[in-house]
Amino acid sequence: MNKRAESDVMQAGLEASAFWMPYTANRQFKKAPRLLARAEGMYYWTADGRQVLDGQAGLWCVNAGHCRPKIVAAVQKQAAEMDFAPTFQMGHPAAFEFADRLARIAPPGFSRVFFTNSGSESADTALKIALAYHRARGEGQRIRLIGRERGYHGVNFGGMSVGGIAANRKAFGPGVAGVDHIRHTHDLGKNSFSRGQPQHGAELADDLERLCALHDPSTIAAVIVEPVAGSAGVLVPPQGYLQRLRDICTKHGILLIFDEVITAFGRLGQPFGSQRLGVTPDLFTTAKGMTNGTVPMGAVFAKDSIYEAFMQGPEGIELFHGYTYSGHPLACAAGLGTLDTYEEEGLLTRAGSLEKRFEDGLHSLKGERHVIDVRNFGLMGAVELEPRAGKPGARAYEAFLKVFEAGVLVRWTGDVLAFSPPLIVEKAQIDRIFDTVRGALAAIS
Ligand code: PXG
Repeated sequence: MNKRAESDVMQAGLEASAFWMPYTANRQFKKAPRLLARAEGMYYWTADGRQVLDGQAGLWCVNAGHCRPKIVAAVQKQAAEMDFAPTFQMGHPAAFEFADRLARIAPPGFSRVFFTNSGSESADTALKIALAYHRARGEGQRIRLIGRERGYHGVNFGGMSVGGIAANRKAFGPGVAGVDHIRHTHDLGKNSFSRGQPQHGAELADDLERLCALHDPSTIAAVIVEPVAGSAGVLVPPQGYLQRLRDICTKHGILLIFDEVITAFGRLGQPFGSQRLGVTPDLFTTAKGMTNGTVPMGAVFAKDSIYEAFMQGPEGIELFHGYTYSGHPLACAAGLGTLDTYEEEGLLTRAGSLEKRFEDGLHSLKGERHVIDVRNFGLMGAVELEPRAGKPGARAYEAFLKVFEAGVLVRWTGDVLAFSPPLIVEKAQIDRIFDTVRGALAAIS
């Protein structure tokens, strides 16, 4: 923020501000705002000049750390050279170059990339591709979409409908027709304090067979799950679970979609989560880390066979879908600068070398007051707190505020504190994040 804007904001206060803030308690926040003004590397600085260690990669997106020079330069150059170019019946080189670079780091066989502008758009795009794919192959009766309880696939109608978090759904009507959900995998009774993938629960994938029996598998187009559920509080898939889901989908001709909006771009120690987990979907969604959070962008990666099915139809537009800003020049430039940075610094696999320290630091919180679970995978982690009676989420929110006051940004979601530092994080910074959380837990009731 420039100095004048900053002082205007500070003087006027925010209580009458026009900004209707997303996913925020507006009245509460505007009375006691927390304003970030500047960022570099692992740190933010608040509007009043305090340094804050970023334990959350912004919002799970700034994987290379903040304001990285190559990305800044690429965006500045592109903004001056060509601000916008259509990608409907037109093109510009950066979009082709970025898609090709992405396909090169994708798991083998994923050579097609459809650009969107967010994770929500990626989820809806993947669901639409799945439906249209079946139709293109003469299986237009496959119209059902299956999500999972506690899943998060963004806020648009498709993603909301397959999503499984009640608060995100209850105010917004019935959603898309023909949607059903399999059970979630969170089981504190059996799996609390798991390090990495929990031992129990592979059989929960069989819940998909229940829905196949109910609806008949020939009506099901796709199943969408996050490889590791993020928003619901870092729910790591039990050992063998995703493979079992994969096998059931294959058996019934159902497409498996991984929502990798959080897990892609190195979060789990491999470029993509599917590589770390050893299970290959048919489509996967990305966003966030794709441009290091600098310019909004997302993408759906499709297996060659899916793209090819569209290319067998009559000449003309094969998929009636796309956004004005699909392949936006600024986003592509940011993305190319991001991939350069990731590759030069080995960030897409760096999480692997930090995972043990991260895991040990996180699990050292076991036994601290209020802590009922600790879980982790790659550089994703969570501490779950015992909720206060009748006030779900309140204790973790207070902990989040205390941690922030002590100079560390983490993520609050329900009764969970979540952690996903930029992949440039140093070991001492990992320790500082968890030591700060320890202090906060001791200080709250
Ligand atoms: N899919 C997944 C798996 C996500 O995590 C989206 C889709 C939607 O992305 P967009 O770019 O439309 O927001 C997400 C976003 C949290 C939190 O509380 C998580 C997300 C966004 C904001 C907050 O953990 N994930």
